[in-house]
Amino acid sequence: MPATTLTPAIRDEIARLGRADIMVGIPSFKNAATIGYVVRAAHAGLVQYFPDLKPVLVNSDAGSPDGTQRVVIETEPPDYVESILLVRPTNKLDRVTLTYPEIDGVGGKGAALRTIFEIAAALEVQALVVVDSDLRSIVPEWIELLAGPILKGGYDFTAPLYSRYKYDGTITNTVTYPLTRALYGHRIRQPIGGDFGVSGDLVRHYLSLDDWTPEISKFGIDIWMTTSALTGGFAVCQTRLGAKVHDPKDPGADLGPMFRQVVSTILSLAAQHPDAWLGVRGSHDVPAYGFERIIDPPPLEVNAIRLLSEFHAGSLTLADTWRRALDPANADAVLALAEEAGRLADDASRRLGIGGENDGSRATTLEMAEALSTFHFPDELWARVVYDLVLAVRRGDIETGRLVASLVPIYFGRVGSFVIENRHLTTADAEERVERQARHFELLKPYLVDRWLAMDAAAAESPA
Ligand SMILES: Nc1nc2c(ncn2[C@@H]2O[C@H](COP(=O)(O)OP(=O)(O)O)[C@@H](O)[C@H]2O)c(=O)[nH]1
Ligand SMILES: [Mg+2]
Repeated sequence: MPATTLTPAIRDEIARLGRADIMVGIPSFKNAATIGYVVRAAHAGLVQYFPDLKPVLVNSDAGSPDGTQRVVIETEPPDYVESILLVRPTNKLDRVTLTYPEIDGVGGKGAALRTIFEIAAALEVQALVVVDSDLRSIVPEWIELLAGPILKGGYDFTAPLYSRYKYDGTITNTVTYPLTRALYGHRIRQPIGGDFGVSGDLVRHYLSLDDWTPEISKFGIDIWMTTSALTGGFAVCQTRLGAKVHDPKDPGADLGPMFRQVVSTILSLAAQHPDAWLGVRGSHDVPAYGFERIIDPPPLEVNAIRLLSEFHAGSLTLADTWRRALDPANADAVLALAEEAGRLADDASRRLGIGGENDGSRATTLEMAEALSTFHFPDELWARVVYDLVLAVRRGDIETGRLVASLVPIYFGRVGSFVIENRHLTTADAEERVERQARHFELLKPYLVDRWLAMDAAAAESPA
């Protein structure tokens, strides 16, 4: 990790706080509308479940112009929570909000969390809980569910388990879950969930690493935290949080930059840590903590026509890059699918009267998926594409950022296919499809390992 860049104001805050046992860290950027609730829930959780520990809550904000930091400070007085919970904690909560410094000129969620790690280490906390500031479904118990395994169970890392709507979490479902599982053998269902528990030891480990990148300063942070816990040999578990309800994103419209940051990070880490995955076969369950709830997560609309159009549009400009990055047979298969996607998207638009005056906002996900129903992007092809990317990152002849950017339209095609094929399934049945895809990643792992070892052999024969 780069040398500390804490501002004098943050250092003063650390000196004032002295030390703490448990810390909740909340990164934020323009979350005035929702962060007050998150702060109250976290506060109530600290008071209710850890009344004997010295707690601190730190909001690490990007300097939001919408009053996010004011909301954190002004959200009701600390005594209120104690009075409604009838708990008299040993220590009063310290509630802090600060503007985090950028890292090498780059700000984002990861830069916000790095400041949180530095404060947690300086205060020598035993457990750090991080939660997102746009959460609607957080309740006080989440603090116990995330910190409990660390404080009571001897774990170093708690990953969240949520019930999510079948079309939510597409980066997780298509890349981070199946790839983390197949590479490292741990079935961590939400490796980039954003709500984590971390032990003091693991915080110190994070601060000792020197693989930080601009992508990690942004949304690469979550997969970096999870992967670094695994490659560092830390004890990981999961915790059942119920539903994740937060500001929704449409995969076709909002997730491009996030996809690039997350996927660049997971691929780069895979290329850096072959020893952590080359010998791993199959996968195993990761212990889960917390009561299992039955919850129907709120539905989410997805513009499936746009996903297929973007897949096709990408193929028009990126075919050369795909041919360089992917195995020839996989590139051919992907290009043929992209052509079909373009044809189907045009037909569907015409049939649903989209285009011109109507931008498609009135067609439902189901109507679009019906109109595209013959499209199918196979699990095996997607797994091979992702493995080709791991190999391409190692070869290094295409810069990783550009390589991953070129994958975005293929990801849109894959997500489009998932939406179309699962249009009639319940969220529980769609979950079985995610599992099936993850098994395909495992079954095809020898495809990756064999090619990786062949590159080792070639490198040994002709040393640079
Ligand atoms: N400090 C900071 N926090 C950010 C930034 N971007 C996102 N976040 C926070 O990171 C968390 C997750 O972001 P969100 O946009 O909800 O992503 P998602 O839920 O993972 O799709 C939220 O708490 C955001 O406020 C940023 O640029 N700076
Ligand atoms: Mg969110």
